[in-house]
Amino acid sequence: MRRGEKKTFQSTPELDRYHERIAAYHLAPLWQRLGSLLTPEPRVASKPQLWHYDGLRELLLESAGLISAEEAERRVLILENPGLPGTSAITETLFAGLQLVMPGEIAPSHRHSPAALRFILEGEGAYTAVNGEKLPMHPGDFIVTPSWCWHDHGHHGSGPFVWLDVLDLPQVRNTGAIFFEEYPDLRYPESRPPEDSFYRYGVNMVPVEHRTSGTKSPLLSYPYERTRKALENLKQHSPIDPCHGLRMEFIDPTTGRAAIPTISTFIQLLPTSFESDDYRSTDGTVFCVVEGTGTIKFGSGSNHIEFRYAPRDIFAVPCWQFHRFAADEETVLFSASDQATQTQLGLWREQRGDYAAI
Ligand code: 1HN
Repeated sequence: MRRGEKKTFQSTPELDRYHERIAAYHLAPLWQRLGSLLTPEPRVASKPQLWHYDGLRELLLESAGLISAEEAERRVLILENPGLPGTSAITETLFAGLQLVMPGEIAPSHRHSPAALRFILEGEGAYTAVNGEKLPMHPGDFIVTPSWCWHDHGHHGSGPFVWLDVLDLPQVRNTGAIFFEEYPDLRYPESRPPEDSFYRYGVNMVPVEHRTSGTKSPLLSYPYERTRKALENLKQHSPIDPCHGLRMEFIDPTTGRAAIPTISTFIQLLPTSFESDDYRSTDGTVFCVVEGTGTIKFGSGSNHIEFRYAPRDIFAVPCWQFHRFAADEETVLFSASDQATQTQLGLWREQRGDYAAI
């Protein structure tokens, strides 16, 4: 047998008996397992999937008549990848869900070791408070809740308020290091002025006494108003990347690293009529459409799947899955992935090119 050929073992009664005997000692033969442990390229269980906001919204609003935010702790519909049933995961490493808060409701204060982000989809008048700092929420805003920070949510406005939650929960769960604690009161005391973190860390300065923790971004909110202007400026002056259009990453301004140590977050603009080149990377990604309509296509030939997208739709792009965009209208996409983790571990890879040619 030559190197590189698939190894197959001639089962013999002796070998079968040996396998049975060692199983009693909690031992297993690597020679039977190696082929599925080490594949030439990534093989993941998660599948490409898109959730249309319209249908989702209706189902989410229905839950408000059945359970309160306080009773539920968090009134969230989990976006569970069809390839990962029962895992509460949208990709191998990320949790995603849609959260609803109704006027007057409070989602009680708690903290947990998984880090979270909010990407706001709909409504006016709600806030989230992180370690006693009240952060107003508006559609398109991206807000960070670092690991082990107290957080509660409230809503003083009218009408439903909805956002996308993304957590590194499956990643943290794999390590075992899950911790969760409820605050004794509904709300954690308001102990800082609103937008305190923005004025301390978001204006290209830091207080002189600041010492970076390296793992918790002190900047908590990235309002869409500024994000959108940044994209608009790029549009005037930057070349369009053939795979990403115009794409920027949200960072912790005190370190230059990802806004959440385990989750990379991005905003990107695809110009009207833009058709991207095929692209794949090893990070599993959750996309949320902010503006525009178009198509996301996965694979080719008999494995080809495509979804039409519209504002507030959410879709999952699995690890190492070729995909490309066709934007009918100018499109803005928010995305979150485990690229930050993979890059820190020296694992992250990407491939650009024509799927058909590979
Ligand atoms: C959580 O604490 C929130 O704080 C949202 O809003 C979603 C999903 C799983 C576990 C905890 C929140 C969550 C969550």
